[in-house]
Amino acid sequence: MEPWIRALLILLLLPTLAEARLRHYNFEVVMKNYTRLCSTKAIATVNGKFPGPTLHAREGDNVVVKVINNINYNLTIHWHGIRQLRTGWSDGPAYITQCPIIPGQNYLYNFTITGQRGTLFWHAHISWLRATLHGAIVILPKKGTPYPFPHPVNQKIIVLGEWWKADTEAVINEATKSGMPPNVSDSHTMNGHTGPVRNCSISTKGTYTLHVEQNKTYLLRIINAAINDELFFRIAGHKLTVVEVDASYTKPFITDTIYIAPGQTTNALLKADQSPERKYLIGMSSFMDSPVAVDNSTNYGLLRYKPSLGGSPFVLTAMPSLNATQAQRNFIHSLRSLNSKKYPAKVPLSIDHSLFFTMGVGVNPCATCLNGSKLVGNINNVTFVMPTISLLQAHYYNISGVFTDDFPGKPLISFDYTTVNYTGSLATMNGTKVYRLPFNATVQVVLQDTSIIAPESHPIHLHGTNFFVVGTGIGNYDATKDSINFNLVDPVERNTIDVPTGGWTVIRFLADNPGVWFMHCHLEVHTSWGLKMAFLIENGDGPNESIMAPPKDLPKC
Ligand SMILES: *[C@@H]1O[C@H](CO)[C@@H](O)[C@H](O)[C@H]1NC(C)=O
Ligand SMILES: *[C@@H]1O[C@H](CO)[C@@H](O)[C@H](O)[C@H]1NC(C)=O
Ligand SMILES: *[C@@H]1O[C@H](CO)[C@@H](O)[C@H](O)[C@H]1NC(C)=O
Ligand SMILES: *[C@@H]1O[C@H](CO)[C@@H](O)[C@H](O)[C@H]1NC(C)=O
Ligand SMILES: *[C@@H]1O[C@H](CO)[C@@H](O)[C@H](O)[C@H]1NC(C)=O
Ligand SMILES: *[C@@H]1O[C@H](CO)[C@@H](O)[C@H](O)[C@H]1NC(C)=O
Ligand SMILES: *[C@@H]1O[C@H](CO)[C@@H](O)[C@H](O)[C@H]1NC(C)=O
Ligand SMILES: *[C@@H]1O[C@H](CO)[C@@H](O)[C@H](O)[C@H]1NC(C)=O
Ligand SMILES: *[C@@H]1O[C@H](CO)[C@@H](O)[C@H](O)[C@H]1NC(C)=O
Ligand SMILES: *[C@@H]1O[C@H](CO)[C@@H](O)[C@H](O)[C@H]1NC(C)=O
Ligand SMILES: *[C@@H]1O[C@H](CO)[C@@H](O)[C@H](O)[C@H]1NC(C)=O
Ligand SMILES: *[C@@H]1O[C@H](CO)[C@@H](O)[C@H](O)[C@H]1NC(C)=O
Ligand SMILES: [Cu+2]
Repeated sequence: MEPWIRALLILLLLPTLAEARLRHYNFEVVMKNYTRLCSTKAIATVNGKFPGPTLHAREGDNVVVKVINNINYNLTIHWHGIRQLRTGWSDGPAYITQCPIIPGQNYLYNFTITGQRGTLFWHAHISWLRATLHGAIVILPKKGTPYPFPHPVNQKIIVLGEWWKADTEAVINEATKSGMPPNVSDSHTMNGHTGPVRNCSISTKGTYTLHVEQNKTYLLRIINAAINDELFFRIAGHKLTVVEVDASYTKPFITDTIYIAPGQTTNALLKADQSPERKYLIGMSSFMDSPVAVDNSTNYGLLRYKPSLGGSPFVLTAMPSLNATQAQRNFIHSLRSLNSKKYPAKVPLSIDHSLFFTMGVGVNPCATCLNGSKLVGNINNVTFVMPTISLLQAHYYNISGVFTDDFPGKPLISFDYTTVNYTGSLATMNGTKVYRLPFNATVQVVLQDTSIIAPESHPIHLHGTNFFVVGTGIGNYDATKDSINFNLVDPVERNTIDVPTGGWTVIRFLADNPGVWFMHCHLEVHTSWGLKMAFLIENGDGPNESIMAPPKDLPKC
C-alpha cells in the first residue's frame, strides 16, 4: 500500500478508532425577554435560548460544562438521568450534592457518560428555575454501534413544558408564604411555542411545526420538562413506535398516545406514511385523575409534509380526557426492557434492603400562613427539611449536625393507605434524614401513594442510578399476593416512574454508585412541599468504588 494511501486511511479511520471524546460546553445563564401569550417577561435562560441548547455527546464521552451564573438568583444545574458514577459533585441538586452557584460565580460540571445512550435532559435544580432553564441531552451510541431498531433518517427533539405569564419564582414564593397550592400555568409549550394568540398586537411565537418528508422515518426525542404537569402526547393520523425511555432501550411497541411525566424522556419512531396533502395536529394535554387544580389547556403543534401543499386540510386529534387513568396505565404497562444479549436487564434477584415508602401530602401548623396551616409533602410521614450546606459535603467531610441517617425503612404506623376515610392526624414529622446503604447493596422500594388529603399520581425520580420497575398496581400493596406477579425478566429500566393515584409501584436497584442521591417527586409543587429524601451510598473497598475528591471550584455555602 502506498504510504500516502495508508496515511489517508488512518486519518479516515481515526474518528472511528478514537476512544471517548471530551465535550466542552459554555452555559452562560442570563435573563432575556420572551413574549408568549401576548405578554413579555424576562426569563432565566442558558445562552439566551428557551428551551436551552442541546448537549450532544456519545456514550463514553467526558462532558465538561462551565456554568456561568449571570442572573440574580442562586443556581445549580442537574444532568437528569446521567448516572454520575463517583462524580456526585456534578449531579446538581442544590443542598444535596452542592451549594448553589451564587450570582457572579462559575462552576465546572465534569462527568463521564458510562453505559448510557439515548435522550435525557438537563435542568436547573433549585427553586422553580427549571421552568425555563432546561434543554435536551442527546447521547449517541458508541461509534460503530447501531441502534437496536431501524436507523431513522433524522431526529427531532420535542421539549414539552409549561408557561406562566407571571414570574415563576413569584408563583412559588407566594405559595410558600400562603401555605396553599401554587397557581397553575397559563399554557403548555412545545419547544417553547405556546400556540397562536388571537388579536395580539406584539409579535409572539405561534405554533410549533414539525416538517417531515413522506415515507421517511424520524426518531422523536420527547422530553417532559414541565414543572407540575403529567402529559399526554399525540400526533393525528400517525402511530408512534416507542423504542427507548430515560436512555434505556425498550421492546418496541406501537401506540397512538404517549404518556410522559415530568422528568421522563421517550424516544419514538414516527413513520411519515400519511398523505402529504393534509396537515396533522400534534396535541399535548395534562393527565390528572385526582381533584387537584392543573393546567387543563391543550396546546397544538402541526405536522407538515415537505413539499407542503397550500390550503391542505387539517387532520384533528382528540386528546385523552384529563382523568384518562386507563390511557396512562396502558402506556405504563406496555413498557418492557429490550433485554437483549447486548443490553440485558440486570434486575437484582435477591434483596438486601427491602423498603416501604409511603408518599403523600399532609398539613402542618404555620402561624404566618393564610389559614394558620400549610400543605406539606412527605415520605414515610417525614417532611424533608432542606439543610444549609450540601449533604454530600457533610458526608464527605464528616460534618455532623447536617443530617441524620435514620430515615425510616417503613412507615412507623401502618394503616389503610388508600382509604378515602382516613381519620388520623394530617400532621407530619420534619427532618433531614437519609437512608444509609452499604456499597453494592441490592434494594427494593415499595412506593405507596396515600389518600391523605387526596390520592395523587407522583412521578418519583431517583438520582445517581436507574431502577427496574418490577410491579405496579392500585390499592394497598400486598407483599404476599403482589410479589408473585413481579416481572423479574424484562421490567422497564428508568430514572422516573409514577406511583399511580391510590396505588403502588415497586422498584429495584443496585447501590453501586457511592455518594448521596436525591429521591423526590418530580412534580415541583410536591418537591417544594418536602416530598423528598436521599440515599447515602457508602464507599466500597475496591479501587474505583469511592467518591472522587471534590473539584476545587465547588461552590461554598
Ligand atoms: C426587558 O424589557 C424591558 C422593557 O423593554 C426592559 O426594561 C428590560 O431591561 C428588558 N430585560 C432584559 C433582560 O432584556
Ligand atoms: C474532569 O474530571 C477528571 C476526573 O477527575 C479529571 O481527570 C479531569 O481533569 C477533569 N476535567 C477538567 C476540565 O477539569
Ligand atoms: C395567582 O393567582 C391569583 C388568582 O388569579 C392572582 O391574584 C395572583 O396574583 C397570582 N399570583 C402570581 C404570583 O401570579
Ligand atoms: C379580535 O378583534 C376583533 C376586532 O377588534 C374583534 O371583533 C374580535 O372579537 C376579537 N377577537 C377576540 C378573540 O378577542
Ligand atoms: C411513499 O410510498 C407510497 C406507497 O408506497 C407511494 O405511493 C408514494 O409515492 C411514496 N412517496 C414518496 C415521496 O416517495
Ligand atoms: C379548566 O380549569 C379551569 C380552572 O382552572 C376551569 O374553569 C375549567 O372548567 C376547566 N376546563 C375543563 C375542560 O376541565
Ligand atoms: C372524568 O371526568 C369527567 C368530566 O369531569 C367525568 O364525567 C368522568 O366521570 C370522570 N371519569 C372518571 C373515570 O373519573
Ligand atoms: C367510607 O365512609 C363511608 C361513609 O361513612 C362509607 O359508606 C364507606 O364504606 C367507607 N369506605 C371505606 C373504604 O371504608
Ligand atoms: C405523622 O407524624 C405526626 C407527628 O408525629 C403524627 O401526628 C401523625 O399521626 C403521623 N401520621 C402518620 C400517618 O403516621
Ligand atoms: C414540623 O414543622 C412545622 C413547621 O414547619 C411545625 O409546625 C410542626 O409542628 C413540626 N412538626 C413536628 C412533628 O415537629
Ligand atoms: C456488586 O454486585 C454485583 C451484582 O450483584 C456483582 O456482580 C459484583 O461482583 C459486586 N461487586 C462488589 C465489589 O461486590
Ligand atoms: C444563596 O446561596 C448562598 C450560599 O449557599 C446562601 O448564603 C444564600 O442565602 C442564598 N440566597 C438565597 C436567596 O437563597
Ligand atoms: Cu408528587
